[in-house]
Amino acid sequence: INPACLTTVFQMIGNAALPSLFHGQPFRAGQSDKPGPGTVELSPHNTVHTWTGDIALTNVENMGTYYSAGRDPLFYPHHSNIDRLWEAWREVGATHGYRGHVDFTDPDWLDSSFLFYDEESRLVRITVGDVLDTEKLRYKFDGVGMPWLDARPPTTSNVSKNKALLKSVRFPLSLHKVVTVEVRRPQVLQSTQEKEAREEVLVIEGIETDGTEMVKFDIYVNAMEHEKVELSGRELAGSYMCLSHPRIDGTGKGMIVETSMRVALNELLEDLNADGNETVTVTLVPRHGKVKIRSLRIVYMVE
Ligand SMILES: [Cu+2]
Repeated sequence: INPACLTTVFQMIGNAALPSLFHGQPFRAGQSDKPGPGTVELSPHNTVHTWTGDIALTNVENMGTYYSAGRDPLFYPHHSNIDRLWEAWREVGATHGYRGHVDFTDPDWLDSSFLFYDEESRLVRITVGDVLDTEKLRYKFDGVGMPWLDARPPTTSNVSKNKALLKSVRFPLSLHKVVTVEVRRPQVLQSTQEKEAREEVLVIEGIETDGTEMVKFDIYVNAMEHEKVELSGRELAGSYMCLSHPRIDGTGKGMIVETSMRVALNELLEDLNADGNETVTVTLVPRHGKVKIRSLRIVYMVE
């Protein structure tokens, strides 16, 4: 298996033992309209959109921006695959007992509705709850196996910690160059029982971008010399990626959007042999676009 594929699978499934880490944080009336995407949306959904768009075009059309993505026939296999990966995540969760995994009971989510045109051009309203069971939708995915399930991307940096590399970092931070930050763990979760009960999560708060611009940055954990770390290494904990969202009023003016991102740490720290450390070393690597970050902190999540 290609290590880069493994890393993507880990970001999406291995790093998402809680439903909200996979699907994203809940939308609630009166709260943030961008509470924070989950792994399935960031990588692979957003990354594949951008990868298959034309970077030479202003908005990375067709696939790299929402208004035009549906013009590319690739849109349909991509989205079918995203649906399939969701089913794979559910299956892994059911067999590996992800916490809070199986029961979707939140009415805010189940009763959320969307309008579509059916095959007779009639406007129909369907809810999330209507489409959760693929058998009701009259299709089933072929079992293609999960050869990646127990594999691990290799650890690529065995660089000893060099504190001198840690320059003092001020937040809020304009991420225009590589930045390494040491984040204190409020608690050191080391025992199996502690880890089964809670997921330690790195929260990247107040991610501020220009919504008209494509933005990507990568998050590495315990990779002190980032340039020596391969993209496919286990230290790559996740990627933030948002598609360009051009303004339709043609003013070309920026539109500031603010969101957050979460990276699960339990399994990652274990694989990096760092679950006994008091801090986590986080390296943020800007890849595209301008981004500001308000703060980094570690929390413990149960659902
Ligand atoms: Cu899409």
